[in-house]
Amino acid sequence: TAPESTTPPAPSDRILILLKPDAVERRLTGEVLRRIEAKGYEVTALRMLTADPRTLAEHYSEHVSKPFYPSIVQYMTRGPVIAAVVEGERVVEGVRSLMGTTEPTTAAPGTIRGDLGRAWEGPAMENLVHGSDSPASAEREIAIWFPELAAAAS
Ligand code: IDP
Repeated sequence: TAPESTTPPAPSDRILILLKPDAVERRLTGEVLRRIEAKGYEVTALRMLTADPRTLAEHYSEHVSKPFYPSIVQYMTRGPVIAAVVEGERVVEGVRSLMGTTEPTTAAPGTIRGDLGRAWEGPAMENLVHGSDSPASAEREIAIWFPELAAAAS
């Protein structure tokens, strides 16, 4: 019989997530990871660290020139973050969907930001979690936070 498919297996889908300092401070890191794991995704790398401004400038390169960028640095360096690589079928779409939209006030109920995020009070918008917005961003960000897991340059 013919093989079911002649398409080669897709490379493993992966995403870089950050549990931001507010998630650590509010003891919500387990809850956020629980939701991601309960959906069926696998955490394949995990690291707690305090982000340094250089790493953040790479990570947030698209925001560096924006007026609110200094408030992001202030927020993201005020305590440790947890960086993780999460894998699974269409995990970028899936985790972005679990996270909810950027601002917690209007993020849908049922999402991490919608259920757990607080109204925006300080200069930075605190929303508990970061997740790469595309597979290409995921690979770029994994190379920043987990250089040892960077995909081989093609
Ligand atoms: P995302 O995290 O949902 O992908 P982005 O637009 O990439 O959203 O923004 C990156 C992060 O910068 C947000 O998660 C939030 O913490 C912060 N942020 C976004 N917009 C603003 C703003 O207008 N003022 C302050 N902080 C912001």
